Order: sequence, then structure tokens, then C-alpha cells
Amino acid sequence: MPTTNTELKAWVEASAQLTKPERIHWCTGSDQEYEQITRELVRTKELHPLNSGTFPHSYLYRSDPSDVARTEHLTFVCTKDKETAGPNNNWLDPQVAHHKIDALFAGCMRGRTMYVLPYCMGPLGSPYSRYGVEITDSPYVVISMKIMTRMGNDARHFIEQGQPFVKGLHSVGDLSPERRFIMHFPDEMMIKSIGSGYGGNALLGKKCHSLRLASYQAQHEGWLAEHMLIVGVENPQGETHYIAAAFPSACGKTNLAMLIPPESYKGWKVWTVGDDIAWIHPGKDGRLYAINPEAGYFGVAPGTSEKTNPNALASLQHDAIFTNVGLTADNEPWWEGMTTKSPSIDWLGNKYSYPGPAAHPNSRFTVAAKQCPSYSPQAENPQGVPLSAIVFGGRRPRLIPLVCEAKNWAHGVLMGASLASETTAAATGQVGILRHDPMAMKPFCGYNFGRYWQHWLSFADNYSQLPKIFSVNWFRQDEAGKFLWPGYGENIRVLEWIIARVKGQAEACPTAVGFLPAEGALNMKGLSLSPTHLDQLLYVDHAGWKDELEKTRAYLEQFGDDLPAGLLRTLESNYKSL
Ligand code: OXD
Ligand code: MN
Repeated sequence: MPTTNTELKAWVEASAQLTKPERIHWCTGSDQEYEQITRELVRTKELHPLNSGTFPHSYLYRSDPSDVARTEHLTFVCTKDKETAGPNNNWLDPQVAHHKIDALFAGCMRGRTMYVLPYCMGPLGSPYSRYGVEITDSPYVVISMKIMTRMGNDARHFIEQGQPFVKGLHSVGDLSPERRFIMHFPDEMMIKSIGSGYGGNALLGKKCHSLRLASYQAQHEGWLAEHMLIVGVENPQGETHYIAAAFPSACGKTNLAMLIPPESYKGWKVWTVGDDIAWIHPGKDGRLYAINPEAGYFGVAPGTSEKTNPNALASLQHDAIFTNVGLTADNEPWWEGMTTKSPSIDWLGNKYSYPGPAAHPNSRFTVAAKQCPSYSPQAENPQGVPLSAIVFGGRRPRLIPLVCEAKNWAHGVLMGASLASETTAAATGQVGILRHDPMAMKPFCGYNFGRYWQHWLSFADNYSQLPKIFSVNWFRQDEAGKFLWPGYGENIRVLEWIIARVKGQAEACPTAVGFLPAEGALNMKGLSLSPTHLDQLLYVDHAGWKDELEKTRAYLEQFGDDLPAGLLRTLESNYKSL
């Protein structure tokens, strides 16, 4: 075995004993290995090579049609007691969970190769990076993890030197939703996932490690693991401010992370540090610093276009994997929202027939972060980037203003905790239902939300230079159901105001729900938006807010004794001010 780490050796041996693979392959993470695995997947027709002239080294992967999104009802957090996992998680006693899932793992890799993938989340050698080893029987997972993480010998080297590592065991099993589970054992730093090959369930470095286990670890160690993009916004004077922003899955994090400012914003530039996850640590100076633990993007394809995200399209011109998208007659990937060409084959591999869809609504692209034209020169900084602002946003047709600054840190935590959004195709279940999704972490917080909010609140006691907190809503609609705000590149206008507020240079109106941009404070140059639209975008409906806070209180109260008194107090004082 290519390891001297006795813990790793013993665990790989035990996993092989349980799953009975035909052979074991230790991944090196080399380009040759990637080539060899993709070649083999092409031979077995699991990968479909795309047009080599226009999309060189790129592939289409079609998953099992029943395995296209995260399955939250089959995802468990297995802590010693149920209260630690909290009402926000499905819980099983760890012993019961191991027993249940090991029965499914028994012999499941017979005749297959077991891949052992050492990986690092975060820049190699950063004091904030964390390590893991995923054992899997899915070669699709191997090539995806090569893109999404620092995978292979370099990561193994750190583990050999004694860095702790998360143990992840994954098998596609028989892909039956009846025998699918994603189980987390935070006290053992272990993940076991079976029955799904879908990214969020199977690339264990992503949601399972970097959010569920990491958030649990972060609570104990005094940092934060968040479902946030990270961007640097550079102004024409060359000054860059970093913003971390939490939005629920498939609500535009990747688009905001790769924003291109409109014509009227000459000299402004947005730099992408991360599009999905931020690990946030307090620095010695009392500021918060963020790293992106990932090395790639696993983005939602539909809706990605020249208009919405030209940087993503540019990133996808080579060396990308597309999952469950359609194909054009030229053997190029196609999805809803593309304005050029038309689909000829749908995501299931059938001849496309109108009205479609051609691509699954949760079809994805997987691509290395460094292929993005706006990839930040600071993205690999081992110390992370200093945060000027934290933003919470959801998909809300009514009530929530375009942008609002929290009155203070505790109010900002309440804003995050009150986040609600319409469900999307990133998880199985009905789409478009308004649900509470605090800090956009509902599917990802590895412990009791009540304790998580307390952890957030505690930062105000310990650090002096915290970022300001804001809420945004790009999705407010008029009476006729039309979006009031153009979004995408125009969102820079809101980011500009946020940064100006951080610098104490923009006017705001104090309202019962927070500080809103004063008249004329949002830069509208070059945007033809009627003043009534802007009024509607910033309108505070007091009765609606009272109702909202009552619903939030009812939601928060389910956390009982774990609900921080400070959060409830903040809610009550907001209620009174309405
Ligand atoms: C994702 C998700 O894939 O949030 O990032 O579901
Ligand atoms: Mn996500």
C-alpha cells in the first residue's frame, strides 16, 4: 500500500474487507491518470466525448435518471444524541446508522475497482486547509474530484505527515433510491454514502465534508464553514473589497461570483475567489478571512448564457464535464437559456422533441476554477481574503427589499437565520415552495441550528472588525409577476453601495427592517429603470413584515432551549419597531 499512515492503511483494508472490490487503485491525481480513466469511461460508453474542435477534452455524462439531485430526506447526521444534530437534520444513532449502511456496503464493490482518493480542501499547505480520503467505486467521482479538489499525491503527502483526515466511503451501490443513504458521523470525522453518483451526494469533499462536517468542526474550533460564494470587487482606483454571500442552491451564486460589470462601470472588475463554499477564520487583526476550500465549480447549467454569465461559458470551452445536458446536432452541449443553436438530443439520450426540456433542470458543469477568466489572483492565498461584507439572499417574489443593511451584527445574524427561499431543482422534491433556509445552510449545517446561531452571535463578543451584514433580493416581482430588478451584471450597483456603506461613504435611510439606500445613493447611471420600480424594490410593507417576523418566530421557536435568547430579543425589538 502506498502509505505509511497506519490509520489510513487500516481503514482502507477494513473498507476493502467490507466491500470486496476486485482491485484497489490509489489515485495519484496525475493528468495521465485522468486521461486513462476518461478513456476507459469512453470505451464503456459512460462518458460521451463532445465535439473535439469546439469543446476539446470535454465530455457528457448521463446519470441514472433517478439520480439527478441531492436527496435531503436520505441524508443523516449521526451524532451521539439527537439534540446535537437538531431539528434541522435527519438523525440516527451512530451505531444504528453504521449497522444499517454497512449492510448495504457489504460486497457492493464485487467485480469493481475501489479507488482511494486523498484530497485537500483549500490551498495546499494553508493553515486553514483540511484533508480527506474518499474511497469510491465510481470513476466519474474520481475525475470530478480531480477537478473539484486538490486530489492525489500532494494531498496524501500531507496526510503521511500526520495531518488529520476525514474518512469517506462511497459506492454507487445499485443506484436504487430505496437503498440510498448519505450519512455523516461528525464525532468520527467520517462519511458513508451509498446508492447515488450525484455530485452533492457522491463528491464527498463538497457538501458532506466542506459543509456538514466542517461546520461541526468549526463550531468547536471557533470558525465558520458556510454555503457562500466569495468575490473581490475592484474599483477604478484599484482598491479591492471582498464579499462573501450566501444564497440557497441554484439561486445564482455562480453568476454573482463571476459577474461582469455593465458598460457604464468602466474600470470596475469582479474577481472570483469561490462560487459555493467559504471557510471563514478570524485573523489576528480582528477581521474575518475567507478561503474557498474547492478547486473547481460544479455549477447549474440551465440559465447559464452570454447574458447571465459569460465568464462561466468562457471557462467551459475545454476540459469540462457536463452532466445531464442536451446535445446539439454538432455534438456540443446544450441547455435551456442557450441562445445559439438548438438541441437535437435530450439529457436522457433521446431525440429532442419540443417543448423539452433538453437539459435536466439540475444539469451541471464541472470545471477547474482556474479556467475562469475572472479567477482571483488571491484565490490561492493560504491566509484567505479579508471580508468587508457578508450578504444573505434568497429567492423572494415579495417583501424582501433589493438590499438592506443590518443594524448591527446580531441583527445581521437574525437576517441570515430568517432567510427563506423558494425551493429549486438542486434537491429532489417540489420546486417553487417557500421554505426556511437559514444562512442557505438548511441542507448543510452539520449540527443544531440553535447552537449554530449562538456560534454566529458569539463573534460579536470576540472580534472587533467584523464585516457588515446585508440582505439582498434579486427576485422581487411586480403585481404581474415580472422581475423588478434586471440582476446579473447590474448587481454590481448593489455591491458598489454595500462597499460604500462599509467605507462610510454612502447615504442610507434607517427603517424598521434595517438601512436602505437613500434616494440617489444607488448608482443608476446607464440603467433604464423607472423610479417607481426602484420604489417598489425598496418598499417596506410594515404589515407584511409583521407577518414575516411572526412566521420567523414560530420557525425559530422549534429550536426550544437551543434558540439563543439574543436572537429572540433581536427579533422582538425589530417587531416592536414596525
Ligand atoms: C450545489 C448545491 O450543488 O448547493 O452547490 O446543491
Ligand atoms: Mn451549493
